[in-house]
Amino acid sequence: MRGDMKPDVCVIGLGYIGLPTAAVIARAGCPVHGVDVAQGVVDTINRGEIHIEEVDLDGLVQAVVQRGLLKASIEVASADVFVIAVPTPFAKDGNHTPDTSYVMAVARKVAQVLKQGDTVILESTSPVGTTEAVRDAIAAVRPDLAMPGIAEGRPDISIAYCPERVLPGKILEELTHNDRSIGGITPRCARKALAFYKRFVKGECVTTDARSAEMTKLVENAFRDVNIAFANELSMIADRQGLDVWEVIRLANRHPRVNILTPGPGVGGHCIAVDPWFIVHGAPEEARIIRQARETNDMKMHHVLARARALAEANPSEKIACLGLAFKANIDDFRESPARYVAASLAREYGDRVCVVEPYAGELPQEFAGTNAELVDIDTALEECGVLIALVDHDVFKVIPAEERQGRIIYDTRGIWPDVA
Ligand code: SAJ
Repeated sequence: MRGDMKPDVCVIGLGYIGLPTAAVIARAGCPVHGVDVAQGVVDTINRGEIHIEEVDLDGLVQAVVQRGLLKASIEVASADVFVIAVPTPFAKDGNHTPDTSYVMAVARKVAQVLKQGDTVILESTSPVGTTEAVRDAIAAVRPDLAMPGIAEGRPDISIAYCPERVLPGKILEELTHNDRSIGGITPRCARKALAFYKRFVKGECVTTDARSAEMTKLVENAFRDVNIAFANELSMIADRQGLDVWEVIRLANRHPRVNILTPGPGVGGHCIAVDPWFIVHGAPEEARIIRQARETNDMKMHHVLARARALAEANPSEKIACLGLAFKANIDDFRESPARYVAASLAREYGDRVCVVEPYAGELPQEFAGTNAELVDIDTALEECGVLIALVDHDVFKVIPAEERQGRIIYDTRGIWPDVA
């Protein structure tokens, strides 16, 4: 393939990152073959529809599928550039060990169709050393190809690590405008990957080595986790000392070099609550603050549940409204959500005394089954419930005026109502 020609691209893993990435690459005019293990996902995309919620993604996928630029299947196909965006969950050993087996399985599949001049890019959040392991997995299947960082002279293929850093709810915008770190197994690999990203990224693309890029991604999320843990720890200290944490943070943040984040019911989602453990796993002796931050943020969830329970016990004749299930504001993603954990725990204990308000849910998730808790709208909750527990900072909750909350016992875990201490 000459440098000025649009490469054929194979994107493997069509989830929250892979599908928007595939669509954005296709929008730039590159033919994209998307791959997913789920036949239902493949069929949905080939109809021009989507299986995840993300702002403006439906229109974009429909457009690129209609133009014939994106098609999906369950098989990896020959291409010039391969983008791997499959999950890297924890292993089931209970020790937060990263499980890179999906990435390695994909590497072996890609190896079978690789040809001279191809580029393989790993985007999945991965422990340090995974890109080199991908290279080794490919080398084992294809001893005929000269591998970067091993072979003398010019290698046959390029391999790089390029993490995404997009925020759910703003994925399409951030995929295009965020800066990217591109880590090559060798500088030449980085240059090849850079040329590819330049086709659809408007942000700056900075090249480095693969291990540094892997660590950079983990560090970004660990940095945020540590900062949120600081805020959550403050909130628990404030509870013990009878202080208003929101007032303390508001005042401290007037210092020109202080910027404390917002306490909440814990940290959810599949990135910030997961990635710091990959650092801890790689350097358990050294990664002490990072480990402690994870534990503090998890502890906050149990602290919130204990306080909510105390309110329920102290007010036995009142119904309890849990406001929100999502892992953060204004999205419909309930995975790894502390709000959902707290609400479901209360539902199991207090049954039909619990009302859940979640404008982004059509029904209560599975773990509420058999609890007699009810999904209600916000007006019903305000009419029926004497205890209000704000678990998610959805805009629709923030705008509830003080008069409508008057007379209720309120636990505001997110600081959405400035008039409540
Ligand atoms: N949270 C707080 N207090 C805060 C900020 C967040 O309690 O002040 C909570 C949220 O409610 C949520 C969790 O933290 O439960 C994570 O939310 P988030 O908005 O901080 O991050 P994510 O998980 O949606 O996306 C993060 C982003 N990483 C950083 O900001 C460093 C995003 O840029 C990454 O691309 C994404 O992880 C990812 O895919 O890794």
